[in-house]
Formats: sequence, structure tokens, C-alpha cells
Amino acid sequence: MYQQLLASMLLVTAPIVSASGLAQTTGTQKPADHSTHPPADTGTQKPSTPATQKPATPAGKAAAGKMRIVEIVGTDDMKFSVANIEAKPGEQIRVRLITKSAMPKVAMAHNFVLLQKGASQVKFVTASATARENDYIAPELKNQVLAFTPLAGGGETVETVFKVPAETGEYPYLCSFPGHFQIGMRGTLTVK
Ligand SMILES: [Cu+2]
Repeated sequence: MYQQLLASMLLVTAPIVSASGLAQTTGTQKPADHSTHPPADTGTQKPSTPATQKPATPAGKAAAGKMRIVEIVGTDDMKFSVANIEAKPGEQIRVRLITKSAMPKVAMAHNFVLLQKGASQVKFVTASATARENDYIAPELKNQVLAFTPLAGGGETVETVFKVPAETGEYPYLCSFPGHFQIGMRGTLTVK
């Protein structure tokens, strides 16, 4: 193995060397290989790793680690890569919206807005379309919003963490950037 490797390396750097010359040079390199083996046994590091791990796991961090992360990709075709999320009542969810776009953020941005059960999505996006200074979330309808991310564009990633409602049923989510909901940038969170 080593001899073949070294031979091919030598062929790259010194293509003129004859076959017999290669056999000689690889033979002389064998002792160098052996010298690298002893330092590989690093048994002294073993006790240090468990000692540092014990204090670094408080109860709070362990609970946060259990939180489910739902990754949704928003692209220039104005669709969410995830259009259905199922969740248990009271569950903590982190929604991560990843944008993939070749367009400027002013022309193509997305957000994730989760609405109350039974809220009118059309009313919400219509009112929000003119709320540009408020990241396209109509201030007067903010009471219908359960969770939302800021606007993201041009490859940005945004997140929102929320507690799933205790009441079972279907909760609509959408992108409130003007026109995107109408094209199909929406989904459903099903609590059951
Ligand atoms: Cu969008």
C-alpha cells in the first residue's frame, strides 16, 4: 500500500525516474513510517474529557436540546418546502426559515407567520401587504399572530420559537410578503 502510494507520488513529482529507481527510494522511507506510530497512543487524554462534560450539562440546557426544530426553505418559486407540520399540544417548536434566492431582498423576501385557528388568511395578507414598515405584518391584526419571524431574503435564515397551542386543530401559516400567499406560500400546523 505505502509503496504504491509513494510510487505514485514520486511519479507526479519526478516522472523521469526509472522503475528500479522508485523501488530503491520507497525502500529507504520505511523507517520514517515507523517513527510516526508511537505518538499516536495518547492514553493520557482520556480522564480529562469526562471531567469537563459533567458541569456543562445543567437541566435547562438538556430541556432546550429536546426542542424540535422544523426547517423550512423558502425559494424564489414562492413556496415553503414544508407545507404541513404536525405537533402535540403544548410542544415547543423552533421554526427555522432558510431563504435561497438570487434576487435582492426588496424584491424577494419571506417570513413565517402562524395565525390563530380560524383566522382569515386572505384578510390578514391583504391588510399586511401595505404594512411594509412593519415587516408586512398588519399592526391591527397582530392579535391573530401566534408566532412570526422577521423577513429574510438573499440566503438569510430567521427563526421563531413558540409553544404549540393546547387546543387541537389546524392553524394556518403563511408568508405575508405581498403576493406570496396567493401564489401558494402557505402551510398548515396540525395540532393533535
Ligand atoms: Cu415569501
